[in-house]
Amino acid sequence: MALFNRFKDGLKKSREKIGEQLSSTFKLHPRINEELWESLEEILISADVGSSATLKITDSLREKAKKQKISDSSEIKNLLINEIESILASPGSQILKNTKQIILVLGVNGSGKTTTIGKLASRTAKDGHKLVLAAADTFRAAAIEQLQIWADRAGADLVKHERGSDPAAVVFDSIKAAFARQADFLIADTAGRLHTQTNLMEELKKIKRVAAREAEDWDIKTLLVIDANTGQNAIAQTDMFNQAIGVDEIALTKLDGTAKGGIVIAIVNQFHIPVSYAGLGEKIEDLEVFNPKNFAKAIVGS
Ligand SMILES: Nc1nc2c(ncn2[C@@H]2O[C@H](COP(=O)(O)OP(=O)(O)O)[C@@H](O)[C@H]2O)c(=O)[nH]1
Ligand SMILES: [Mg+2]
Repeated sequence: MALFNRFKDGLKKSREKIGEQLSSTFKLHPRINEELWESLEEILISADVGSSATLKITDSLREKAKKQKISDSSEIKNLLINEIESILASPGSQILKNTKQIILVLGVNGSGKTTTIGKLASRTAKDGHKLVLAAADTFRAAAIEQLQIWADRAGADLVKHERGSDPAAVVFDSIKAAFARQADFLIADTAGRLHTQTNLMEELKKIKRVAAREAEDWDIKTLLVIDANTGQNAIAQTDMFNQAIGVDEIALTKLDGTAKGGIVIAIVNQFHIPVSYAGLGEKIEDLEVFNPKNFAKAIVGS
């Protein structure tokens, strides 16, 4: 229950937008009619759920309402929660599950990569695991220092080079360090500059190649960090990183400050990439394992 409340608080803004609009439309149309469906579609689309996921949801709801002979619109709410949950359902996160894993953390500048790594490092270290962090965002000013602060807080080892150096070389050295220290996990920060997109993608591919070559029996996973405030552009970001090196899982950050939480539904519906973590604030403890049911309930309002 505590976890659900955490989610509920964090998603307050999204719920205010979606949940309250839903409540008023259910009140306005107590009996199910065409206007109710249209209004439901509008609410979902305006909440960044995207047209394809919205139609999938409303088509299925229409069918269920018909089959189950539901005429009272208030009964749609629970069905809607189930629909959202079923789109978001995944077999569960594999990241940080089994040891000997390299996690490449991807995402555009400012999305929350370094912060998310800090939060993940802290919880992993608390679980008694040994980890090495790789400061492979060598491009951005202060990126290395920022990761150092998080590493110190978490009690993790950090491997860094000078600013401007080759990120693949940082990853190479951090793999050697992870072996030498018998670490369980290696988490690599990466650059996220967008104006030199092609170079960035080539750089990420090189990092992945080096990791695969140097750590043959380690599992390499990619975690894409997306700022929930991004709205529809999050789709383009996911597409770009996924095409370049493949995205295994997503961490959605800043859900606490946005009414655009519905974007999660659009992303998972389109790419079938699971969302593993939700960032609900700036502090070290403000990261939750993403739970589809709790998310659906929190966003719709129960
Ligand atoms: N409110 C809120 N802020 C966040 C969250 N995650 C990251 N931030 C903030 O977003 C900003 C950019 O984060 P940073 O980790 O530096 O992004 P990076 O450029 O991708 O490494 C920082 O000010 C973070 O404190 C979150 O879940 N909620
Ligand atoms: Mg960073």
